[in-house]
Amino acid sequence: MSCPSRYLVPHYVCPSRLEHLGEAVLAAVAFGASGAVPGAVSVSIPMRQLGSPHHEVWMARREPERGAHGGVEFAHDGELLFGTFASNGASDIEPVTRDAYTAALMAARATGYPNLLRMWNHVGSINVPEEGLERYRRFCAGRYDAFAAAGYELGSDLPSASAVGMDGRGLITYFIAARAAGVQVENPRQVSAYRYPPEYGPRSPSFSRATVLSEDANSVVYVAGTSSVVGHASTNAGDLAGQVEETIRNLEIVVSASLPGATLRDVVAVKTYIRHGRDFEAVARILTPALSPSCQQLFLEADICRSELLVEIEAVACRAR
Ligand code: 3EB
Repeated sequence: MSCPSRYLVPHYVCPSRLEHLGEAVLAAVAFGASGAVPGAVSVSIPMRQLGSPHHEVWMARREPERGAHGGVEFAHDGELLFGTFASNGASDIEPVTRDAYTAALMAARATGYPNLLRMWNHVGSINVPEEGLERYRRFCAGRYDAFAAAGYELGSDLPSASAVGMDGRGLITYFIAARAAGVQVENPRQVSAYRYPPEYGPRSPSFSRATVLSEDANSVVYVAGTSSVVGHASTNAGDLAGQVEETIRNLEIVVSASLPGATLRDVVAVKTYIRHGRDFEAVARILTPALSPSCQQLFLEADICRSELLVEIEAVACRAR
């Protein structure tokens, strides 16, 4: 299934094609490599890619305008804003996250793209404790406080997100925001993350399961990082195939709840985070046949925010309205 809008979806581009895109680029994300595109915002994340290497590229509908605001670097094209911030990990993850999110929310409002759609979070050493609490949980606390201070209800007004590990102790976040408001969607077989009970940390994770953006003729859904979670509990502990299958069920339910009539065949881009690189082939063998042959895929080795989770999968799907 091809997507009617080239500008609202990520393009997973092989390194040799990066210099020959032939049109304006909003931003390029490189994983474990450098991948700067002249004129575009560039993000480089220290992590290992599995399978054939790709950069994540966001196209611009015209020559983008660029700027910076409180440590957030951004580019926008009249409809979409791409922003990013990075910390090298010199101080605590909680205040670093709070300050970075505050700057991101302010930058999005100040530039006229107040509707955050989707955030990608890479937290260095995500499962390691710091000051008596796992760094992921401290990241959640900082994120929660920033959304609260910015006046969010911390419910169905939150963007969808992914949160995984990377090398080192820094934080790299990138996000997209729009002039138009998105519509948040939850997964009926999962407790909303923003209502997770305190056993997963003092502050619930501030994200929605999906955000839908509609244009004139079509809709795009940004599905959050999705795992083998039912209710609020992890399932299939120690069972890789079981976790992949449960995750695919969750993705399918969120896609069809987001876009009427949509199925996994309408998914145009899938990014899979795998805790142990050795599991790459086993995961791909189950996942790839569930997707359309034209679906773009990118695989990364990354720690997932709950230590029993072996895989987290995110998706973008499109559908004519
Ligand atoms: C889960 O369902 C798995 O904290 O931003 C997935 C996507 C997960 C995003 C986040 C966490 C986040 O709870 C973990």
